[in-house]
Amino acid sequence: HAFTTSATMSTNPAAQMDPIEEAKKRAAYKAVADHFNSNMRFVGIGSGSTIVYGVEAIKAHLEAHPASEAGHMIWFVPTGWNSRKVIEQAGLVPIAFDSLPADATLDVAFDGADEVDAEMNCIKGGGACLFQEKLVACRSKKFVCIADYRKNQPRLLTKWPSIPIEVAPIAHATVLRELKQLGSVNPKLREHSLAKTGPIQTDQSFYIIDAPFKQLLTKKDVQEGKDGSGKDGVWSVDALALRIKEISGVLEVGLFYGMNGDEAQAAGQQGGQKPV
Ligand code: ABF
Repeated sequence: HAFTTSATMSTNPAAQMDPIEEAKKRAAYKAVADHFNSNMRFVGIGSGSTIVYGVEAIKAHLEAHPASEAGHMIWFVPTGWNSRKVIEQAGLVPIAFDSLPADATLDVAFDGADEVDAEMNCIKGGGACLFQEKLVACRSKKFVCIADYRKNQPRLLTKWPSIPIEVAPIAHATVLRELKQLGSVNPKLREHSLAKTGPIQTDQSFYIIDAPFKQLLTKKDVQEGKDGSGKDGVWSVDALALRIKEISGVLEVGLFYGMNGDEAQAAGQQGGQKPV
């Protein structure tokens, strides 16, 4: 689906662009202009439809400033099957995460998000790739989240309804039970709709649970005295992420925190602002 968007754009440049697509594209081009250069060696490429524009911007940059002129090549690290296809179809060279040289650190990782709060914490995993996205982000010197104006909210779980959690299939029922004990109202196993039946499987053949919680408190909220320890189901981002990770059977939780910089904000709020 993500690739179709790009193909449609490039084969029909004269068509007027949907305002949301335009915002995604603007955010992506700004993020790449600010945080990518041809001297880089390893670059993470996330998942979703926004990152397709990021790859398009990287490709355009490399056409104008080839890495080979700097005497080397750039390896692009995908966060899943679709991400790898986007890299390949742009004519860039992928390298699997587990083929990276042991001492390699990524220069930067670009990725989208489902929602981003005032402190640049993100909900990710709407597209079911959160585990590999976190692996790649954590191995990067810098994580640049590309988010258009729709995704920016003061707190997480303002508009996006739930936290995606990747779980081992055998443990899904027990994880659902524990999430309810933490205050999640009606957490659900993500299932295929219509044509296909059964749980959606990730690239690891794991399942995804979508767990709704009350709006998550930021660090600032906690510094100002609000209680984010889970009392009455009210959590701060980091406290809830750590608590969910403790549940046996959880591979990863779609809360990214403490890894973004001011740069991410520039890419999100200025780059992808609402068209006027
Ligand atoms: C990835 O793709 C995910 O973590 C997030 O769930 C989703 C965002 O997709 P889009 O860019 O299509 O909104 O980044």
